[in-house]
Amino acid sequence: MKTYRYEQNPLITPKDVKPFHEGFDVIGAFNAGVAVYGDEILMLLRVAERPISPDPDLVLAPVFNPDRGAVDLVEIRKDDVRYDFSDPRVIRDVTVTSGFAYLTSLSYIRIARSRDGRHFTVDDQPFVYPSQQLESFGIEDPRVTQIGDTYYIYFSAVSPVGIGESMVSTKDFVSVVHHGMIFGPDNKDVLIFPEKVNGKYYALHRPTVKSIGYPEIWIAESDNLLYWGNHKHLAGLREGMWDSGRIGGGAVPFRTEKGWLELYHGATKEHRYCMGALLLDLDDPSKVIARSGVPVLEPVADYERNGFFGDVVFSCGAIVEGDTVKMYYGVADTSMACAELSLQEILDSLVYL
Ligand code: MAN
Repeated sequence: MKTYRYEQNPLITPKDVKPFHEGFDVIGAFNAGVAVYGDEILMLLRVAERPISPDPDLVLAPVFNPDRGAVDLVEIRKDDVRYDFSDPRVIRDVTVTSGFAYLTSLSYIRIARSRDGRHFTVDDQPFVYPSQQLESFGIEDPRVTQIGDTYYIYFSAVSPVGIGESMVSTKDFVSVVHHGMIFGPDNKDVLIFPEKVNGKYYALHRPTVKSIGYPEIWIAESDNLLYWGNHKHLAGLREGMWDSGRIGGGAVPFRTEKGWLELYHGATKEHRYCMGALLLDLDDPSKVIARSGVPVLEPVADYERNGFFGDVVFSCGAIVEGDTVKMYYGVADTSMACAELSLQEILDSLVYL
C-alpha cells in the first residue's frame, strides 16, 4: 500500500508548544483528535507537561488538585526502593497490587489550527484542562465526533481511582459543556460514530479488564450519547501478529460503500504500535466484515521510531476526502504527523471474514 507521509512531518513537536505551567517542560504534543471547523482544520493535541526537577536524585510527579485549581508536585527520591522508574511514562509502586503510583507528566488538551492541514499554529492557552478529582492525573488522547453543529470531544480521564472516558461538547471551540464520565474505569479509546444507525448511536470502547479477558475492542449503543448499553465484544487480539498485545479504536469511524471503516491501533506485547483497519456492517456495526492482515501504517520513519516512547504510530482522527484518507497520528508519544492513504487500497487490502 502506498503511504504518503507529509514532507512537513512531524507537523507539531513539543518545541512548538509553550509550557502552560511555570517550571515545566512540554514533552509531548501528540495523539490529537481532529475536527474540521469553518475553513480550518483543528488538531486537539494531547499536550503532556513534566515538572523540571531541581535535584537529579528527585522525581517530581504532577497531580492536579481540584480544590486549589492548580498542580501539586509530589517528591519521590530516585533511590526509594518502593518505586520503579523503568517506564518513562509512569512511576510504579512495587508494593501495591495495581503496581501504579503516578504518571511522570500531566496531559491536557490544546488546539492547533491550520488552513492547509500541514502548517499549524498552536493556541496559547489550554482548551480543555483537568477540572475535577477524576482528572487529577490528566486528560489524554481526545477524539472528536461532529454531529450536526455540535462537536463531541471525549478523552481518557486519569486519576488514582482509574482511567475512564469523559465527554464534553462545543459548538465553537470556545465554550465547553461538561457531560461527565460516559465509560467507567478501566476504559479508553472510545470512538463515537458520526450518525445514528437504525435509530441508535454507537460507540467503540476498550475496557482494560483485570480478571478475565484482554484489552480488546467492544461496541455499545445509546439513545443519547450519555448512557451506553447492549455491550458486545467486537474484535480481539491475534496471537503472533502485529496486534497481539493490545488493540483499541483509533480514528472516528467513517461510512464507505462497503461498510463503516475504523482505523484502529494494535500493539505487540513489546509495545510496538501500528495502525490497521476494521470494516463493520453498515446496518449493524457490531458485525465485523473484514480486517487488516498487515498494518496500513507501521512506525518506520525516524520520528515514529524515536522519541519519548518509540515505535508508536497512534491515530485519533482522520479526514476523508474522496479516495484520500488523511490520517493524523501521534508519533513516539512525542509529536504529530499525517499520512495520506487511498481508501480503495485500504479496502482492497482487507481480509474478508
Ligand atoms: C499508559 C500510556 C500513557 C498514559 C497512561 C495513562 O501508560 O498510554 O501514555 O499516560 O497509560 O493513561
